[in-house]
Amino acid sequence: MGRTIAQKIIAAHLLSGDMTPGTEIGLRIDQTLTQDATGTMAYLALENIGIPRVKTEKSLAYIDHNTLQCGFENADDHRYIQSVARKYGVYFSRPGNGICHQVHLERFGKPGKTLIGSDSHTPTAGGLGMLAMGAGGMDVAVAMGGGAYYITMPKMYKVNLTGRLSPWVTAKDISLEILRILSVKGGVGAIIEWGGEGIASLSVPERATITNMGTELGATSSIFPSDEVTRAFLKAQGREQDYVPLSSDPDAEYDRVIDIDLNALQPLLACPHSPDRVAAAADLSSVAVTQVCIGSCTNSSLRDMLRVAAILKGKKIADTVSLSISPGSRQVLAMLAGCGALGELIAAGARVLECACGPCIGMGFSPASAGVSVRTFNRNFEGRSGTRDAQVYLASPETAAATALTGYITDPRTLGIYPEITLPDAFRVDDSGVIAPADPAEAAALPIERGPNIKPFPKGEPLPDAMSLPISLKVGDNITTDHIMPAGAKILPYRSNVPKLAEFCFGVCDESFPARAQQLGRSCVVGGVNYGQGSSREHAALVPLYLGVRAVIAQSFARIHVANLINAGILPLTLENPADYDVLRQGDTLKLEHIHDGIRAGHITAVVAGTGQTVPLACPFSDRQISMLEAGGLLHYTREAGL
Ligand code: MIC
Ligand code: SF4
Repeated sequence: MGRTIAQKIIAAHLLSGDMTPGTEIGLRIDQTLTQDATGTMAYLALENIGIPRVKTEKSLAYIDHNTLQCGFENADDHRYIQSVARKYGVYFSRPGNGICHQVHLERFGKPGKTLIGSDSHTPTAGGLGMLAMGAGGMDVAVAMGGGAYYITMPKMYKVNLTGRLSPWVTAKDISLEILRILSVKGGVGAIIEWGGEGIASLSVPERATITNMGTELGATSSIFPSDEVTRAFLKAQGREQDYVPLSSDPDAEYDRVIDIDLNALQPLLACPHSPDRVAAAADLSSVAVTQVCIGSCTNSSLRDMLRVAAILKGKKIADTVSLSISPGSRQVLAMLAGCGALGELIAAGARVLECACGPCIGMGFSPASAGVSVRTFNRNFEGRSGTRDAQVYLASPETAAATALTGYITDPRTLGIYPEITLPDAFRVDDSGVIAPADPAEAAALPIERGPNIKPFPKGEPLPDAMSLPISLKVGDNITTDHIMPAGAKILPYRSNVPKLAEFCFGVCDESFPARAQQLGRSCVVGGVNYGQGSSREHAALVPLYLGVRAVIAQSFARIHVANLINAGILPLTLENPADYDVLRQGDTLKLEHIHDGIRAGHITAVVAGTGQTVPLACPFSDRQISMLEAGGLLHYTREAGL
């Protein structure tokens, strides 16, 4: 039987397992990336592993998330990461050089290779034909040390694009259309391959917009073939030598095939507060908007920025709108400045921010109370913008620019002729924002610079055979890691300080949670479907661990989060009978017995204290995961078992 693109890359990197869907496989990882908000944890873990130098082909540490330096904390983290990178053989992309996924696409991603990153949008590099996945920081540390990265062998989905996009309709609208079709949990357990005649007209940055938002589907990864479009992009980046062709076999089989006719698409937006609440721009024209943000790892390429500049050229944004522009990389910013487009953006009234995540992670630019913000980003979860009652819509750069001009959500097709833009045959290449690591001979003597904000992170405890766990919190469906461990400018500086971070845990759902959990000692949390969707932040496991959470019981879990829970030594247990969700109440105590036998058998029965009601729970863990849980998490396990 023929193979899909992902199956070919997996087969070439397989270290353990046999590629049967649903079973665990171990993969050799060629490249890793970290960003600063998850990077400190990843490098603390790397230090713990105790190898002198990373063993990957290329590892990069990007600084792009925590770039507001309102106190010493973020700057201390940057300095720590730079010092570890220099010592351990990691390339350091300095603040201002750009958003990790955009820079990686431009300068380092390679078709056919594997990449994991401590950021859930790492699949952006799938736009180049790379098998790229988001992971917890500890998993990235293990991969840097030369260890395997373990995933559940995914199912294979194919999306066939036919036809061609109409003027004003974009790759972002394709991303929103697939979210409309599949929902935020429709990609769980799958890798999505994009193909069909329609992909020939999509450039690599447009493909990357689509693979980037595959994360919002819960997919393990998303990938495009590596073809002449890929070659042209790599050539324009001065690295045609990195090109290899890659496509699926004609007789490859897929678990699901979805067809999208590009001719039939129209400009779309995702409505508050979920990326799959999709509606047509034309139907939202009565929504008044006070803020528009253009940028993020989804839509900050030169193509996107030039298009926005062409739309705004010679015009002024509405008086009621504040418009931010964050170019994705220094390359994009330099080229915008060089061709005059930056001047056009400024003249139209845009506020130009640095090349970083910025408003996407609530690092400044929070909307006004109950403000309506249209953003070219990938997530619009409640409170993520930094303003709890803000209404955030997600849209293409074209729709965002049209909206900035009118002050209302605007179908950009109403602007008339789609302005032409010309993309250069060669990008301006300047890698001086990436600092190479020290020579191995000098590295051993180099110091690690640790500021006072960097606290050791909590470690799990060996798994007891019986636990009595009060339910410290019960939450609903689709709980995101932004609910569990919110981000934003006020909280992100504490990403390396778990005790401080703990004060904000589950703040979006229930501000009294941290104090209650601490008072209870050990406890468990109950959730609905798709618990832990969104970001890869392992803080959403480590902080509950610090607060005494020993188990999470849910109807289903998101992929990266469940791995992070196990890495932290927290038991993720799935309700065998989803209706039992209604039986469990906050404040009840659950008795778990014979846990060791239970996790080997894949099944534990919890008993509700007082009522005696039994609740069957599934725990289909691999042998490796069982050993990890028994040891009290990945770091203990790695110490005992090696990489
Ligand atoms: C996000 O988009 O939520 C983030 C911030 O990039 C996260 C990582 C983090 O929480 O630091 C992600 O997507 O993994
Ligand atoms: Fe940064 Fe936003 Fe992309 Fe996350 S989604 S990496 S915060 S730009």
